[in-house]
Amino acid sequence: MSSPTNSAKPKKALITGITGQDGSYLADLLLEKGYEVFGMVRRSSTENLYRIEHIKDLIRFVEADLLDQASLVKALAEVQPDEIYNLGAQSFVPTSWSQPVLTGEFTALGVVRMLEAVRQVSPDVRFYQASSSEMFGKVREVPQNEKTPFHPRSPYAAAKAYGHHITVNYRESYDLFGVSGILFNHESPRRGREFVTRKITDGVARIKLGLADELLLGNLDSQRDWGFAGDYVRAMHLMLQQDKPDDFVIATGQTHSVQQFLEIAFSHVDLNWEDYVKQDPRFLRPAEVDQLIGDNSKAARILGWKPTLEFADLVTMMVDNDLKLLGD
Ligand code: NAP
Ligand code: G4F
Repeated sequence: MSSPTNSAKPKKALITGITGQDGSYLADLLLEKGYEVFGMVRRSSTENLYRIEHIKDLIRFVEADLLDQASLVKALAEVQPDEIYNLGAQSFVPTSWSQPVLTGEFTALGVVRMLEAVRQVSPDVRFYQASSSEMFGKVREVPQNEKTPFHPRSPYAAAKAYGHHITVNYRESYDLFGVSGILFNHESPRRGREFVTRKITDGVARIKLGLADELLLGNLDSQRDWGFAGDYVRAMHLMLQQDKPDDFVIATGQTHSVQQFLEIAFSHVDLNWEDYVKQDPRFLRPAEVDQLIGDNSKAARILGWKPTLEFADLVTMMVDNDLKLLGD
C-alpha cells in the first residue's frame, strides 16, 4: 500500500458523482486543501454542473460512466489519481423500486467495476466507497454502529450492501486501500428537491411566498439521523488519510421525525405546518425504514471527526436558502 504522496506535489483526487450534493462539497474541500480535482461525469445532452458552477473552471472533467468498464479503466489510466471517492450512484430510494435493475447496475455493480479498474490500473490508490445507513434498514440495534448487521429494505439499500461488502472483500483479497463510509442522511441547500428535507424547505418557501398552498408528503413518522453534508465530506477525506483502511459510521447521534422537521421549518416562517401538509399515498414506500440513529464514537475516536451543525440550524439554513432562491 502506498503512503500519502510527497507534500510538495499536489495530490490528485478523482470524484465520481461530482455533480451531486456530496461531490460538490467534497470538490470545494479538496480544492481548498490544494488537491488537483478530477470530476468524473457521464455524457449528457444538457450541462448539469449547477452545484459546481462556482468552481467548474478549477476542476478537470473526465467523461466516463459507472455502467461502462472500459471508460473507467481509461479514466484511471488518464488521471492516475492518489485518491478516488466513489460517490456516483442512483441515490433516490423510491426510484430503486421503479428501476431496481438499473439501480443495481449503478449502485452495486458500479462499485465492483470501479474496484476492478483500480486493481488493474492503480492498485496503490486510496479508494472511498459511499455506503449508506439505509443498509441497516429494519434495524437490529439502536444506535447503529460499524458492527450492526444489515437488513436492507429497498433495492437501493440491497445494492449499497453489495457495494460495502465488495469494497471490504477487495481490501481483504487484494490488499487495496479501500474504505467504506457508512453515512447517515446528510442534507444541505444543495440537496436534490426530491428528498424529503429539501422538498419540505422548498415547499415552505413556496407557501410563504404565495407560490403554493399545500405540501404533499408520505410518512411523517419515520425518523432519521440528519446531519450537514459539508461536515460529512470532511469525514470522507479523513478516512483516506489514515494509516490503514477501515470502515466508519458517520452520524450526528440524534434522530428526528419528518414531523419534527416540518414543525421547525414552518415555524421559522411563522406558519403552522398542519394548515398546509397533506398525506399523499403516492409518497408512501412498499417497505419503510422507521428509525435510524448512528453511533459516531469510532469516527470521533480515530478520525477526530464531529459534526458542527445542529439539527434546527440545518433546517432553518435550508429554508432561508430556498426563500432566497425563490426571490424573497
Ligand atoms: P446525488 O446528489 O443523487 O448525486 C449522485 C451522483 O451520482 C450524481 O453526480 C450523478 O450524476 C452520479 N451518477 C449517477 N449515475 C451515474 C453513472 N452511471 N455514472 C457516473 N455517475 C453517475 O447523491 P449525494 O446525496 O451526493 O450522495 C453521494 C453518494 O453518497 C451516493 O452514492 C449516495 O447513494 C451516497 N449516500 C448519500 C447519503 C445522503 O444522505 N446524501 C447518505 C449515505 C450515502 P448525474 O448528475 O449525471 O446524474
Ligand atoms: O429524504 P428521503 O427520500 O431519504 P432516505 O430514503 O432516508 O435516503 C437518503 O438517505 C440515505 C441514508 O440513510 C441515502 F443513502 C440515500 O441515498 C438518500 O440520500 O426520505 C427520508 C424519509 C423516508 O422515511 C420517507 O418515507 O422521509 C420520508 N418521507 C415522507 N414523505 C418522504 C416523503 N421522502 C420523500 N423523498 N418524499 C416525501 O414526500
